[in-house]
Amino acid sequence: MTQQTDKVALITGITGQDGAYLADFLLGQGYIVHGIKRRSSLLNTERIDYLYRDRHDAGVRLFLHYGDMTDSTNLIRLLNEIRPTEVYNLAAQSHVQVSFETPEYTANTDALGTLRMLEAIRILRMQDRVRFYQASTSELFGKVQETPQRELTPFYPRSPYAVAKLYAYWITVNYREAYGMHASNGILFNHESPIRGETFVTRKITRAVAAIERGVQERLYLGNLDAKRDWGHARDYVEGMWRILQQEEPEDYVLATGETHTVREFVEIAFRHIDRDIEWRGEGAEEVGCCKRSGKVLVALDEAYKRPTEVDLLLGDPAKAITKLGWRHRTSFEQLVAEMVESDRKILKTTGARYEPVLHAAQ
Ligand code: NDP
Ligand code: GDR
Repeated sequence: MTQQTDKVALITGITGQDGAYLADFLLGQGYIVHGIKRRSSLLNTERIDYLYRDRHDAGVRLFLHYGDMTDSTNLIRLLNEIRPTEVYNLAAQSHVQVSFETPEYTANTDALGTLRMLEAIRILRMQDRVRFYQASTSELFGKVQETPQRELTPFYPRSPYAVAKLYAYWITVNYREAYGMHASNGILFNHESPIRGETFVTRKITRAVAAIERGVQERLYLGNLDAKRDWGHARDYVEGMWRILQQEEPEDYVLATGETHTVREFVEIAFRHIDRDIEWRGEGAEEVGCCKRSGKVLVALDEAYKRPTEVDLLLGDPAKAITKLGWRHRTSFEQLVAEMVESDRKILKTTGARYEPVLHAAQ
């Protein structure tokens, strides 16, 4: 493998939302990028196919390898072959609701997977040359202890996902302190985009808005409308990840917008884009969102989408990232919603009747 640059990144979770944006960003910065993808029965590289070129072409700088965070031998072999200068550990079972259904698998991938990667670096004696980024999350804050949440806010995880990520956070800190590794946590608040997974609430909403407009879906079913999230754009956040690894000293940083909105507001703004103003009627489990003009019910509640323990309010304080990294979000909440709705409208135009609403899965 010929490598003409000393900037070699390894991204776990490259096929996910953030992996795709990060790969694009790092290629733009002149990196050679290696990514780990899982074997699946359907193709799972859709988000990065536009970046991929045949490995026999001249000047190829993106390479994909089969692997899994549950397979230490695979991680050790890949690290040894690739010899990266930066590792971005983004791979995770990242769905909070799903983690209540698959808690052991989530812990294995998200918690132990992080340990396996750190230990692989240590086993290969690469701890002095590799910089390590851990995809930590605002879910660590969970039950509100302090608002806005910052690097020193106490953690109180509220799901198997968040508990697994808590382990990953601390094992990253521990390898930094014990072995002097350049290992840092990015504590990222929710970030979305047109390529967000379809079962996260934002994308579920924007897909439904586009489908309702075209008449291929009648109604959108949701869980907790009052949950508040600090939503930014994934494109902005991956630059923050990179900036964290460019610092002389490894440290942990909150990346957030400093603004919070309810799921309900997201719904209202998204529907406004297709010229439907939503009016809320009824109470409790009977509450519905109606089109003001036609009176038609467009949004209804379904208990299946509620979580056994919820995170009610997330609002981040990005002051440290602004001061030390020179990072701040660029995309406003309204721009984010607009971009996602417009993208789903475009996709619906081409897929038309083949569109499948997210109705069946409890997510
Ligand atoms: P996605 O769910 O879109 O992507 C997750 C990636 O991890 C996918 O590439 C997935 O592969 C891969 N993956 C899952 N399990 C394994 C495994 N066992 N072995 C190897 N790869 C695996 O998540 P995002 O891109 O949104 O998030 C990236 C990271 O950041 C995650 O760790 C997430 O927990 C964390 N995070 C995300 C935030 C957000 O708002 N997006 C906020 C804070 C943290 P496949 O494509 O095959 O499923
Ligand atoms: P979250 O994202 O749990 O914050 O985790 P998600 O979009 O799944 O939920 C956000 C909020 O919306 C409420 N909600 C619904 N959620 C889903 N998925 N489906 C619904 O129908 C629905 N109705 C209401 C949820 O209860 C919740 O309050 C995301 C993931 O990317 C994590 O990996 C990451 O760590 C955190 O963001 C920060």
